Parts: sequence; C-alpha cells; structure tokens
Amino acid sequence: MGKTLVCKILEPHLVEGRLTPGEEIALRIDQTLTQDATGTTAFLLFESMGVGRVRTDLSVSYVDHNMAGFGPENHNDHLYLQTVAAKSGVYHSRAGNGICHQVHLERFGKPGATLLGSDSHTPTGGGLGMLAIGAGGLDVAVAMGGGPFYLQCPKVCGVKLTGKLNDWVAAKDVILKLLSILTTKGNVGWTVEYFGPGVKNLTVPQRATITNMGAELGVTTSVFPSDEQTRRFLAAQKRETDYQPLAADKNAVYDRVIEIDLSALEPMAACPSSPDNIKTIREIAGQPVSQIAVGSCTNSSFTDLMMTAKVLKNRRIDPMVEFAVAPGSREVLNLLAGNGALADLIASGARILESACGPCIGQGFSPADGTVSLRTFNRNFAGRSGTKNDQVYLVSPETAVASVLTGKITDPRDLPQRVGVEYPRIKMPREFVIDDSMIERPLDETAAQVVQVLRGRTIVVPEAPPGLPATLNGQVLLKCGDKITTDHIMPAGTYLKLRSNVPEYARVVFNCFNEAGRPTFAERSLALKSQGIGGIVVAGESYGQGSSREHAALCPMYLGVRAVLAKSIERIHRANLINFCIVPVRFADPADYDRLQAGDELVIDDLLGAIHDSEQVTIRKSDGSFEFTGRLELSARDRDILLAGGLLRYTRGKAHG
Ligand code: MIC
Ligand code: SF4
Repeated sequence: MGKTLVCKILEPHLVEGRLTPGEEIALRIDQTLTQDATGTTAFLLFESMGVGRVRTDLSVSYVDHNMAGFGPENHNDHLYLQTVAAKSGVYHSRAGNGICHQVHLERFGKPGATLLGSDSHTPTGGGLGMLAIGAGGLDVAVAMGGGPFYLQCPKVCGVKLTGKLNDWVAAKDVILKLLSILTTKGNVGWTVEYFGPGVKNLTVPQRATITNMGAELGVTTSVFPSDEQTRRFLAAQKRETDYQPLAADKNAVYDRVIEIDLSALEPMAACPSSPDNIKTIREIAGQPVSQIAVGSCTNSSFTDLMMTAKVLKNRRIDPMVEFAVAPGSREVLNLLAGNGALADLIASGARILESACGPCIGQGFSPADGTVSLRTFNRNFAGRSGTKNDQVYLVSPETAVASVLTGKITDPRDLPQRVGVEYPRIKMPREFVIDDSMIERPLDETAAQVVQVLRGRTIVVPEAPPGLPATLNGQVLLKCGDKITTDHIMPAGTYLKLRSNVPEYARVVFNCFNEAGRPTFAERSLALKSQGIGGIVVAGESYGQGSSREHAALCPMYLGVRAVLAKSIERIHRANLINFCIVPVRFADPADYDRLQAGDELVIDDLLGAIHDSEQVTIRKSDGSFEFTGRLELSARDRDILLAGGLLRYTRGKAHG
C-alpha cells in the first residue's frame, strides 16, 4: 500500500505510538513559532519549566499581533519577548518585520520538517511541504523544552487538484470551495493533503493561502508536496539548500478523496459571519461596500499585492470605499517600495498599514455599523472586526480589488469589460531582496548569561490551576449554541493588549454574552468560586473553533470554570482545556443538551475516579430531577495531565522523575 505524504513526514518524527488513525501519537518537533499575543504566556510558562535554553532545531518568536501600542502593555510585552528570546536561544522577529506565518514561510520553513506554532494558522507552512500544526502556547513551550507533541494520529483526506486556475480566479477560491464542501465543523482528527496534476500549477504563496485557511476547516493541518515550485521559491529566498522533493506514493491510499478541478472554479466569498457560509460572487454581486482590506497571513504575499497594485495603477479607488493594504512582511513591502508598486497603491488612494495582523484581529480599521466590509482574511466571526454588527465577507485579492474600483461587490472577471483592465499575470521574482536585519539571532549560552529579562509591571505570571475535586459540585454559568469560537470566549480587539495579564483579561471572558446592568460572566464565576462551587459551561457542536489562544482556557480556569459539557469540542481548544485542568465532557446523548439551562446545579460524583479509569461520568442535577451520561474520551496522557493538575505540573513532575 502506497504512503501518503502526511505518513512520510510523520514516520521519521514518531516518538511514541503507532500510525493508526485515532491513536495517540507523540511527534518530535523540529521548529516552533510563537507570536506576541500567545507568546508572552508561552514564554512565561517556558521559563517556569526551568529548562533554560530551547532544545529544538529552531525556535522563532514573532511580534505581529499586538502592535497598536495604546498604553505601555504592548511594548512591555515586546521587550520581554526580545530579552527572553535572546536568553533562551530563540530567534526574535521584531515588530515591523511582518506576520509570523508569512515571515516563517519566507525565511525558515523547510520541506519535511515539523513545525509547532502557538497560532492556529501555523499550517501555512504546509504550503512548503512541512507538517505545520497549531497548538496552545503551553504545548509549544513544552516542545521548545524538547518535549514531544501529542496528538491523535489523523486520518488523511486527499484533495486531488486537476486543471489550472482561470484568470481572476485565485487560490483563495480553492479553499473557499473546500470550505463549502467540508464546512468548519466535523473535521477534527483529519488532515488535508493536496495531490494531483493541478498541484504543479500553484506557486508556494498560493499553496500557503490554501493551507493557511485549512485552519478554518478545523483539521489538524494541510500539506502540499514539495516540488519544482518549492525549489524555485526556496532558491528565490536564497535557501535552496533547505529544499528536498517530497510527495505521496503514486498508489497512496487516502481515507477520503475530494476532487477539485481548478479550471472549473469561480470567484467566491465567505459571507457573514462564518468562513463556511460560501456563495459565488455572482450570487452576491452589486451590494454596496464601505470598506475593503487586502492583507493578513492568508493573502498578503508579493504576488497578491503586486496584482492589486497593477490593477490600481493609474486608477482611483471608489469614493465611498475605504481601502487598506497590509503587506505580509517587510520583505514584501520592501519589494513593492523598490519596484514602484507601493507608489501606485498610494496614488490610488489606498491606506498603507504596517506589516502586521492589524484589522484581522480587530486592531483598528473596524467597519462602520452594519456596512459591508470585504477582507482577504480568513475569519469573519461576528464582532471580530471590532464592530458588533459587522458584515464581513472573506474574498480573494482579485475580488477585493475589483470591488475597490466599483464600490460594489464585483466579480473580478468583469473587470476587463467594466474598466478595461486585463488580468495582470504576476511572475514570482527569481530572487527576493533578502534583509534579515529585523530578525535577531539568539545569543550563545555564555553571552546569554548576562541578559536581563525585562518583565514590565503589566506582565503577570499566570497562576497554575488548582487540582480537581473528588466530587464536582458545579453550576451551569452559561449555555451557548453551536460553533462558539475562541473569539466569543476570549475577545481580542481592544482587549488583546491584556494577554500577559490573566486577572485583567479574565474580566471579559464571554463578553459577547454579557448584558448591560447584569453581573458579567466573570463576576458570576468568581462569586461561585468563592463559595467552592465549580463553574460549568454548556455548549453545542464544535465548541472552541478558531484560534489557538489558550487564554480561552486559562482565563476561564482562573475564574473557577472546572468543566465544559459540549456536543463536540475542537482539537486545539480541547487540548488547551486539559492543559489548564478543565474537564472536557461530551454529551453521550446530544438530546441531554436541551434539558440543561443556565443556573442548573450539577454534581459529578467521583470525578477523580472517573478521570482515572473510566470512559464516562454520570452527571446529576442536584435536585435529583434527572441524570445523564457524559463521555470523557481521554487518552492515558490526558488523564495523567488532569490528575496532575494541568500540563505545567505534569511536565515538572516528569522532569523530576
Ligand atoms: C487569530 O487569528 O485569531 C489569532 C489571533 O492569530 C489567534 C492567536 C491568538 O489568539 O493570539 C490564532 O489564530 O490562533
Ligand atoms: Fe494574524 Fe489574522 Fe493571521 Fe491570526 S489570522 S495570525 S490575527 S493575520
């Protein structure tokens, strides 16, 4: 039986377990990536593990999320990250150097390597043929310390690509098509592997757009073969020595196969407010647009921005549209500055934002109330833009730029006829202009000894979770529906700067459900905590979608949440819950979800005993009115982590024998 590419990369990295789908495996991690919004906690936890120096081949710490600098918090974090990186043997990509995934692809990614990143879009690296996985910061901290990464051995969905994209149809439309097929839920435990004759027609940045947004499917990762396109990209980055060809065997057997004919695709959009609410642009064309942004780790490569600039050359943006461009990296920005494309963008009326996440994570550029905002980003969860009643559509740069010119949602294929512009075919440069001066190399061990780690007053070392009680007396604090994202649980936007201060940040847990004049989720939780009652969250399908932010577990833990009862829980969030000692429980019968409501008092007798050796728990209402069964679905290691009181204690315990 032929091997998949996923299997070929997993095999040499396997430390524990067997490559049987569903079984727990442990992988050796070659590279790690952290960013500033998750990285401060990750490094604080790394420091408290007492390992000292990182034990990976390469670890990089990026500053790209928290850049607005209102108040001292952001810069305090940056100084901490810079000094702790120098001390612990980590490369530090400074503020202004670009978005972690774009820079990692350009400067560090390596076919066949494993990459673990404390950001859910880490699978962008799959565009280079690496196995790149998103995880919580604590998991990444453990990997930095040389520990393996544990996950469920995934099933592999082969996506066979045939044909070639037509003019004005983009890589973004490929992944939007796949999202329309697989949706954002029900894909836990899968990876996506692209193969087939269409693969060679996609450049590395196009592949990276596709693997990036694979995160929205909820799969473990997505990967492309490493081929001539990969070699050319690495050579242009002056890193050809990192190249190796990699592909699945011809007769590889996939657990499922989906075929996409690239030549049959058309421009598409993810409509408000979920990345899987897909329509063709033809279906939604004509709606007035107030704001458009090209950028984010999904679509801010050199070719994306050059195409945008070429279309706008000698043209002006529609007077009713605010248009922003955020280049993915300083490398891209420098190239545009050097070849005149930046001047074309500025002349057209575009607002040039810095090379960072920016509007994608609600750091400014929020749209006007209830108006349509087109973004080339990857997430359009309600309110993520910073506007509560936002109407965000996720589109390709081609659709974005067409709409910039007309002020309405426009199919880019109509541009030649409407404004007389032909599709600008952008060639990948043979050589990028390389300037790594904003990436600080780590100091060697001796030099690092004198580095003083700067921990500003706004940086608070997170508390370790309390141990679980033998019997859990709890109360349902919140009952929420399907597809609750980590943005619902832990908002970013203006609160993002509180990432390194859990007690402060915890005040806004589930802020979107708080009602004016009534006690907030945080206040109600803390009141219960002071009485020794555990908080419980009840949720529907696909709880914890979206980002990898472990604050969505860490902050509820701080408030006293002890269990989540859900119909299903997404991979990264579930791991984060366990890491911070919150018990994830799945309804054995989803109908029991309907019988619960906020305020219910629930008891789980002998919780510790069940975590020890049972597949399930019995949960009863304290008034004796009914009881039901919850599934634990814990691996042996999950059980040990929960019993130890979370991953940090578990890891320390192992280190001490
Ligand atoms: C996001 O896109 O939501 C983020 C911000 O990049 C997160 C990480 C975070 O919350 O810091 C992610 O995708 O993991
Ligand atoms: Fe940054 Fe947005 Fe990418 Fe997250 S999705 S890493 S916020 S650009």
